[in-house]
Amino acid sequence: ILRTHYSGEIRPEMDGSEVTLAGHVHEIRDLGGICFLVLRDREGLAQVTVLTKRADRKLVETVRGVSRESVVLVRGRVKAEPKAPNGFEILPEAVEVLSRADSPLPLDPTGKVGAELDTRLDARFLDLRRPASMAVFKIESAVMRSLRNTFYEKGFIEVCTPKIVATATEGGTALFPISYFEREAFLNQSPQLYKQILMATGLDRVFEIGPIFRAEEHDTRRHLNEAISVDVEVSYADHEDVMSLLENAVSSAYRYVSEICEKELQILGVDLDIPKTPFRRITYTEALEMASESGRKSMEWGDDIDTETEHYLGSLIGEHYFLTDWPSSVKPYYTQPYEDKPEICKGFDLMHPSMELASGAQRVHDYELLISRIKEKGLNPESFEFYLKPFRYGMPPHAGWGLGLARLVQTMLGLENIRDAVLFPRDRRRLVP
Ligand code: ATP
Ligand code: AMO
Repeated sequence: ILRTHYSGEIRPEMDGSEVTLAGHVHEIRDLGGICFLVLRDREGLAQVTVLTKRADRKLVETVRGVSRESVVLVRGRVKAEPKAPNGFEILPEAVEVLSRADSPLPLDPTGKVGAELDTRLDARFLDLRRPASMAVFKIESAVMRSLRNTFYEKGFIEVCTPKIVATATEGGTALFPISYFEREAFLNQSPQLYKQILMATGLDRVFEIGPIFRAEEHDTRRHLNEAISVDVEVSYADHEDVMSLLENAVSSAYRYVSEICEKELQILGVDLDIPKTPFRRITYTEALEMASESGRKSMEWGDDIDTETEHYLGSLIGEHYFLTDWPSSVKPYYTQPYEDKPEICKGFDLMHPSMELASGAQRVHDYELLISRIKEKGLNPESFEFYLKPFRYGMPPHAGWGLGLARLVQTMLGLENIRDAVLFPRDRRRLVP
């Protein structure tokens, strides 16, 4: 490793010690007798100060000649300096340019010149040099770490299921077909069928954090064509059990981020409110009543809750909540109907006031019931043979959910567009970078 320290690790108390920093040239300010090179690395900025009359002539030439955003290695001494940002500067002994940046730059990473989302995504490698862009992904990493911690603490096993598959899962959203040697195949839209099959193995409680692919044509602020889904499946559990797992996982992720990402939250200007558990539970029927009381357009029992109503409920409730007890007709075939009232089912959605974050359910584990539910949805059980077989040889009752990672981060940080929470988003118009 070439560097000894990140900028953020240097303190004025280190006055006199020799360090080597490496990073991009954030800024050059040449005032004649004194020249400042501000170096940026992942953890912050460091001011490198060159007294041009006294310093080595070659070093002065190098600093004056380097272009913004070039990659440099700076070896020098720390000097406590109250006038410098963060109270220190580096007096360089050697400055080496490791990689020169062309100019003009396609994007200004200092953020002084604003840019549209599309321009930023086109030059994402430069955009991510902006502390505010990078902060989102440091936080996303903390979110994944917290979720994994929660799962491991609760005895889950992490699994990886195939993304190249032969059939649809949800029977609703469109699939991306791919050519697979002589056969047709698809990119998987959810690990649903595989995580359920794993319940027949005795693995008992599994989770996966992996990509899902959906050929949805719409262009919204919360839909992507490739998204990361956080999926769990738990044997001998019902919908209540996994709702409680979900609210705890979400609340813990907020708490963890608030503890370890203070700097990043500050950069983004976000003041995190940790959602209190348990989250409110609102049944589908109650939600319909709340919506109709408002005198807005009324919905029929059995309709899916539309985006407009979702937003209205969100503004009324103002915090995370669960929508439960959906009509069986609205939820996928694998959702368990209530035994005493089969027209409603044990499916649920986790809602943030601004959008849906997760869906889940207790699943049908009875083979015959599953076959009839598949037929009721107008699907052909024969195309689900590989999925159905395990249900004939000992399938425990089970429940689970899928949570959209980018939506969790988007809503946590109040990001306008889901694309801001994805390094290289895929949508109808965007396939590169
Ligand atoms: P599901 O879990 O039902 O597949 P989802 O998780 O993909 O949904 P949701 O936020 O629940 O995402 O999106 C479904 C809702 O989004 C539907 O109510 C639909 O009416 C609405 N919707 C879909 N496309 C658009 C669009 N282009 N503009 C506004 N709303 C849309
Ligand atoms: P669902 O289809 O509701 O449920 O997906 C679960 C969650 O994944 C996220 N998500 C998306 N995020 C961004 N762009 C998309 N196009 C997109 N599609 C889905 C959302 C959503 O709430 N098999 C069930 C889960 C289960 O029951 O375990 C499923 O896939 O946050």
